[in-house]
Amino acid sequence: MLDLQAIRADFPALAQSVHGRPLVYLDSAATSQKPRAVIEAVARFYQEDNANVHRGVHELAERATLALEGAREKVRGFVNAAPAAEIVFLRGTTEAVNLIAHSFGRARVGPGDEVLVTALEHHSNLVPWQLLCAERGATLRVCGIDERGDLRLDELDRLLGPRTRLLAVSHVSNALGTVSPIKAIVERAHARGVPVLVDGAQAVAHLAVDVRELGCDFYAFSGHKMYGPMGIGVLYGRAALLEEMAPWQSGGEMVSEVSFERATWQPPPRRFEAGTPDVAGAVGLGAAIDWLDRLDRKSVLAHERALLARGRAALEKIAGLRLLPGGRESSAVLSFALDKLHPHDVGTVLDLEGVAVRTGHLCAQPLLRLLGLSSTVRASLAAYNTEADLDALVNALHQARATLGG
Ligand code: 7TS
Repeated sequence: MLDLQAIRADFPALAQSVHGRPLVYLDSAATSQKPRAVIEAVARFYQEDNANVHRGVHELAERATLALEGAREKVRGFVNAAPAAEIVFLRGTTEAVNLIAHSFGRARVGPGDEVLVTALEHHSNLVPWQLLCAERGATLRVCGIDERGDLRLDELDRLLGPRTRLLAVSHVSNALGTVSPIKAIVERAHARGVPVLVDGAQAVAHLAVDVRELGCDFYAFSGHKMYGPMGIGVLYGRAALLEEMAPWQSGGEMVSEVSFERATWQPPPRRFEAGTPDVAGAVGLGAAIDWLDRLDRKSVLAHERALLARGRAALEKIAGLRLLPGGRESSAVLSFALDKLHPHDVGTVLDLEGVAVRTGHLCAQPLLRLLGLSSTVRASLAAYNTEADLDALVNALHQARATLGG
């Protein structure tokens, strides 16, 4: 059993009131709150160990380098990569996808080729592929979803063709919560020689991710959605692929030998980490992993699943509320629209009740359009949410209906 009170006590930001009401934070899919251990690890780095990495001979530089590489090792274990060199520190999922598009994509995608994405993608795993395809004279293909919000795997099979150079697919949809069967998808893609990039931004805080078990070639995620700091993220890449990839950004740290005419590159991961890295962010991410590891992750998942089921059941009872589908297996997201009410207005009333949710297109405009909507209200869950949070959401929705009419 989870000690929810102890978990909540780890998060200073949760113990506040907004608009005179206790904060009910239901926007963790946008960014999770941070446990004290993460906040303190970042502060401790700046207070005690702050120095630039990989270049100094002094004590602090040594400590900072060890801190960065120690965090890399923690991330390696967290996703069960083989060597730590497969872990590249970047700003977040967005930067990781852009790195793959610019480096791997430019080398592999040419005129007449195809890149395959899905209808569930966040803009950050869609727009970089639109740009790449436009630049290379390639075609972007999109695998659709069924009425339950699941990917159409038969369609995926049809779209994986001889010209497909990459499949880019999210593990968990940020708008619907659909968990896609990544292992089966990777098997289908690999059977046709197609490498797979997984956008794990919405998965890592909830599901145990094992990149070797999934078999994917790349896996991207952001620290700030898994209780870590903003500004730090991770790209896992299979060593053989990272080694063949050219740098995307260049400058200090990523070079080996430089003359006025040319330069040679460091091996991965440093080849992809030009400039001073976010060492404090990496340390904070390591602390977030330690924090998660101290919990029983199976219990956390069971708790989040129970809340999700309870939330779905409660929302379904509200007259005039359309709950969006969340797939056969669903994670931590409740997206809905209220008849005749604009999601922004609903969100504003909820905020006055202390309930923080996300409203809008959720950076998944094409998906919402497919569902006949331009925006939605999204409540999203994390380990620290409670049944009382869901009750507060439901009460605030009744308040919204009473205030806004419709
Ligand atoms: N991919 C998915 C599936 C996401 O949910 C997000 C952010 C990103 C990529 C981008 O991550 P970033 O850390 O690089 O910004 N999603 C959301 C969201 O749903 N609400 O705010 C941000």
